[in-house]
Amino acid sequence: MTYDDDNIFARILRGEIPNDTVAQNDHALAFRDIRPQAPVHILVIPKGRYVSYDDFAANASDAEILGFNRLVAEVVRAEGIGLAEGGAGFRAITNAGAHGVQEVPHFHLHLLGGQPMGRMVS
Ligand code: D5M
Repeated sequence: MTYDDDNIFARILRGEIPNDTVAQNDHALAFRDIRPQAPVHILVIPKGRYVSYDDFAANASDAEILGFNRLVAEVVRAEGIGLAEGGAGFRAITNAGAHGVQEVPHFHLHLLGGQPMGRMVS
């Protein structure tokens, strides 16, 4: 699995392309998706070079994994969609590779909410 340093999220992390940042910490960045599919549609990405979720899960350090997940929690809380704060909930998905129809080859978690998201399977 080779990481492409020219992918669009790598360029966002280097500050070469603007983004609508929601929050960040030492290990992860959260920004609004450019093609929102729900009232809340935020992408959370690690700052490290990971192609996909399985790459991140297998190879990221404990600090990176913790930092990423804490940023997810912070964003969910700030957007008012988290169950812990009485929100109505959200969907978290990540696409990987050809069968996952992944467009950008830098691991990202989609956080979708603000409306009922519909069933994924019948
Ligand atoms: O989805 C990739 C997602 O990344 C898709 O929802 C659009 C979003 N995208 C692409 N370019 C940008 C920029 N420049 N800013 C914000 N969001 C962006 P996936 O199919 O999971 O790879």
